[in-house]
Amino acid sequence: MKNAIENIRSLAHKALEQAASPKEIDEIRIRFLGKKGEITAILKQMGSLSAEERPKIGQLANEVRAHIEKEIEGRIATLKKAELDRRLLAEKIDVTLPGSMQPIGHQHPLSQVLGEVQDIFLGMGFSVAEGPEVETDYYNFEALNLPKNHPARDTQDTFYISENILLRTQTSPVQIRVMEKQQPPIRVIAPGRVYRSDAVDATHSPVFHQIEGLVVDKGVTMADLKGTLETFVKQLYGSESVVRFRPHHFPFTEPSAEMDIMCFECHGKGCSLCKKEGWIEILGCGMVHPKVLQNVGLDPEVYSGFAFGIGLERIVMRRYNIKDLRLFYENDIRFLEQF
Ligand code: 2NL
Repeated sequence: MKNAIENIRSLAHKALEQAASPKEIDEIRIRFLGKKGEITAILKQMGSLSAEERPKIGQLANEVRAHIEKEIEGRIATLKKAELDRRLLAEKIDVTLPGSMQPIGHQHPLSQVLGEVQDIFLGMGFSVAEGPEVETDYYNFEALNLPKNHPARDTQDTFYISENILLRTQTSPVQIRVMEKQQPPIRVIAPGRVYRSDAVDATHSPVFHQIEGLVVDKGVTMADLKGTLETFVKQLYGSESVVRFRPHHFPFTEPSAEMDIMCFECHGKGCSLCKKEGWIEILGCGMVHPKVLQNVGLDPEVYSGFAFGIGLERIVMRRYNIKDLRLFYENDIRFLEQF
């Protein structure tokens, strides 16, 4: 019987050595120590032993039981540790690895340059005015000295919504509204979307952006216009910029002019950038027509003013040498991410 007990000890030891999971260990516990297990079976046979042998065998059986229990505990601890080590290895993270950058958006090139233009005029004491994109014939044309049947109306390819309602073709109506509400001195710029019924190509779009400006006060002259616009160009394009004013005609200004900047590629000699002109047109401008002042209730004998209009797309195209205006509206990320 003693041999049988020792045999159980060594069988249990071997079995535990090979056990690879808590489930297998539990099966071993049941097999050796359970109610129907091998130790219990031995103890049940104790009755056949002599009174002398019984305590010795009983003691040995208890000892082996305790030994197996201890070995089971040890084996469980070993398995737990191995599992923990495996997990720590598998779940290891290298906190020194560089993170993956999340792409962040930025302002559209039109908005960036508009921001620069606004900052320049804010710095000269202008404020920014906004107004409706759906306008009346009066604010878009009539008030600006473009009565019905005026030939210049045709050149504007207007989108009409009804006989008297239209999409504004310029942001001038914003300034008419400012002059109606506010007494001089007035210094505003009016940036915004404008609409013309043009076919789309590399230089035309039915929707584009204009920045108009208006100054009205007593004693405003053409010299103020030239100084203000030259200061603007030198801040936008650099202090070496050279400008010139050419006579022009707009119905809402008198006299009217267009301002050119000397080509920064060829310095006036003529090259492909300026189409052999030596000069690049930047904006249209002029002294506010007396009739426009009258239309908003200002006496042209007391007040005078100047106004100008800049095409935003054109100056952004020039700045970045963009050849096709459609790129601004297609929102192709490969184009936009370059700015
Ligand atoms: C251009 C240049 C211009 C104006 C816009 C204006 C506004 C008022 C009164 C007088 Cl309220 N003028 N705006 C003046 C000159 C030029 O735009 O190329 N336009 C098509």
